[in-house]
Amino acid sequence: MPKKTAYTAKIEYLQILDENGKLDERLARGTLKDDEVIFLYEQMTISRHYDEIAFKLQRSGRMGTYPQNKGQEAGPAGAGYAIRQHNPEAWLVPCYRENLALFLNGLPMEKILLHWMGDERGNQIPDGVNILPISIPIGTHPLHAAGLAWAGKYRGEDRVAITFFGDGATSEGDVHEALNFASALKLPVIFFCQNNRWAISVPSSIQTGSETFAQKGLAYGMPCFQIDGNDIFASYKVVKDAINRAVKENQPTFIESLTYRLGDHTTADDARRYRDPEEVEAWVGRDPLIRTRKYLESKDLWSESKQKELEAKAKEVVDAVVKKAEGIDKPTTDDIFDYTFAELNGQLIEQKQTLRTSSLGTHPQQEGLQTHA
Ligand SMILES: Cc1ncc(C[n+]2csc(CCOP(=O)(O)OP(=O)(O)O)c2C)c(N)n1
Ligand SMILES: [Mg+2]
Repeated sequence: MPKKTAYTAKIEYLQILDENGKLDERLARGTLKDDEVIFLYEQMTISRHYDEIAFKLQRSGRMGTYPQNKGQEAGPAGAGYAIRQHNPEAWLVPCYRENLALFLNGLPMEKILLHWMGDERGNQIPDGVNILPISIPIGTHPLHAAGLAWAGKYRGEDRVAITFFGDGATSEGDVHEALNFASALKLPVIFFCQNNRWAISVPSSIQTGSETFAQKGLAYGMPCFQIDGNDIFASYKVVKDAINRAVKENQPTFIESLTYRLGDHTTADDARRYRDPEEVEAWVGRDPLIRTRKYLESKDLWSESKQKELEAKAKEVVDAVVKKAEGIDKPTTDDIFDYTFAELNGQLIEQKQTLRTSSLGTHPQQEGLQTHA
């Protein structure tokens, strides 16, 4: 019987700026210009400082919990910048480790602090900013991205949707439903999977039996790429090309961005309990900020004094953002109850009053309140 091949595929891997800051000039053609690299380096530095301050806010009791983005700035920087430049009307549908992509597309920086301070106003996105609130339920939001892309296609708009999610999220059924939906209906969606090697304490090596996460998209018939996620050039290029395919051919794209979570999973975690320090050390050497700075220095575009100026600016920007987030009146616990039901039943009234007293020991009946039978 003659042998037939039903299907073959390959996944391209893209790295343009290596970990020593050396640029592949040929691959870099048509990507980022010098002033854009400087801009993104500045933004990554500010974002890193924001991350450090957010961590301290949590440690000093001024914020609930926070997932650091540290080490993963380049993927969202390149992707977010490609969206801003080439499809500014796009929908961004995030998880929680791509702050910079959101900032680059108009999300006021205090919003993310407010979110993690437990203030719902952090999820109130200003009109005209096409960003969905951060999604904590893992892997649920790619479906929303597919839906938004479908709506855009239906209305004849050239608007893409890009969704960010982690390696762990690919084990969720919803992600696969979104991929299938996008592929079957030919939707302009970009699936940006940040493989940071860990899903809390589960290493990506046992998250899946596949050799790559990129190939997840192959089963859904879409172009798939794996990139060095600590390289702003690669991230920018792969998303720029994906936008073109999405707009011109209504093709979804799956991108696996290889990176590393340098911090703990969140401020509630201690990654030292499950990670080898040597692994972390190796990734410190691949830090996206260090390599971008090395590149700029190699072209005489950066100096120690510019670095100092930038650090002062980062401090100034983030200080102002913290002031803004902490400067508004705190939400009351009533908010938890006020927007779900038109009328509260007795049990909920009791809970609402109990919370107001800030004392579990004070029973509302003692305050003469009517409770349910
Ligand atoms: C539906 C759902 N299940 C479980 C969790 C608990 N949880 C929070 S983060 C996380 C791991 C996510 O890993 P990954 O998708 O790789 O993203 P990363 O945190 O590494 O950026 C889990 C299981 C959740 N938030 N939502
Ligand atoms: Mg992960």
